[in-house]
Amino acid sequence: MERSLVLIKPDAMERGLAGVIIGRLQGEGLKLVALKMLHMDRALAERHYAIHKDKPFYKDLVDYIISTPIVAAVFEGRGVVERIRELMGATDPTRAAAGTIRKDFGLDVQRNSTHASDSPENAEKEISLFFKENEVFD
Ligand code: IDP
Ligand code: MG
Repeated sequence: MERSLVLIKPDAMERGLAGVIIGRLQGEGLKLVALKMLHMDRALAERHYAIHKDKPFYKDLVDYIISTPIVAAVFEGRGVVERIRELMGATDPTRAAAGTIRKDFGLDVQRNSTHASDSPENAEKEISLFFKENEVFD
């Protein structure tokens, strides 16, 4: 079954929004199958964002994502990757559609409150960085 990794990023953690955002996804009928709070170390952040290592914003992004503990979650269901991307909205909150999580909570293009996997293949790779298989309940 298709799965997606969601991270509640430091800007949302600092404003106490983890429960609100996870609740929104659950309220859309999405099935939560894994959940934990952790403080990513630099090595994990660099692996998670390896695809962006040549981008000008990479170092700042890694520094940001390790700046506070975060919440990591896995949702499961048919089409869940695309559905969560829709619910989150565009990367830049100022460009995100009305009613999306990033529009409602994001502060700027870096501090945009959430991460969500962009394909089922990347989701599986990302999930394996954060969860052991026996920590995912489906
Ligand atoms: P996504 O999170 O919507 O998939 P990506 O392009 O994969 O967006 O970028 C990963 C993360 O890097 C974004 O969520 C955001 O936090 C940060 N980011 C992306 N583009 C920029 C930028 O132009 N400036 C600063 N940070 C950026
Ligand atoms: Mg991405």
